[in-house]
Amino acid sequence: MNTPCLTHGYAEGCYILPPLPYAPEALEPFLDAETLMLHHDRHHAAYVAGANAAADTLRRVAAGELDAQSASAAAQSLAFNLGGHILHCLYWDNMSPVPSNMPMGGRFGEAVRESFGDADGLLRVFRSVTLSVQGSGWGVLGVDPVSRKMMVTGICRHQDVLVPAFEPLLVCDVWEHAYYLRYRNNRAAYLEAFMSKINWSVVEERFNRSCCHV
Ligand code: MN3
Repeated sequence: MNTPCLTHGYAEGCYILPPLPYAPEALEPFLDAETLMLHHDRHHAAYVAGANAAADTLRRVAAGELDAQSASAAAQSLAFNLGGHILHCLYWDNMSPVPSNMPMGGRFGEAVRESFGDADGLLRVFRSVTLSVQGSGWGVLGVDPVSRKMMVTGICRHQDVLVPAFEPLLVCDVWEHAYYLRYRNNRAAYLEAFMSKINWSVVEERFNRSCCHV
């Protein structure tokens, strides 16, 4: 199964923080540079560090250097931190200072119509699910590998309420750190602005690499 290309988040045996694909001020006024820099340089960086630490603990358990009991906490930490690393890599790349329109031709357009009726139907479901994620989490448009249909789901934190093997195409971070400086508690206003900055070319590219492309 193909998954979105995430190899820019790993190098020489370690998870790494890839640079933002645009300047920190490039998404103004939707997202201010301060929010973007804190989010990328502090929050995302912390998940990268946490994923490396957890992976290292698991390696040391495997090598017999640490007690096997260390593995349980490390595995949970890996799920949280690696989940965060993956989701943030997807998030930066699926936004753009120069947004594109949702492509309604080809296989992508067919899949949208099959699952949601039309573009508005997709956005309606995405908005509703993302707004209703409880606490810190993510709205996700993806592909269910069983039915090979597009679906929208929500993730709590980075790894809870997760459909196994679900292939993400578009993710929206609704942790408060993603929007609180500019939007305060108004998740809905942030989400509307996010939907105007989606890089649909990237979303379609991910779809073309997913299990739907057979
Ligand atoms: Mn975040």
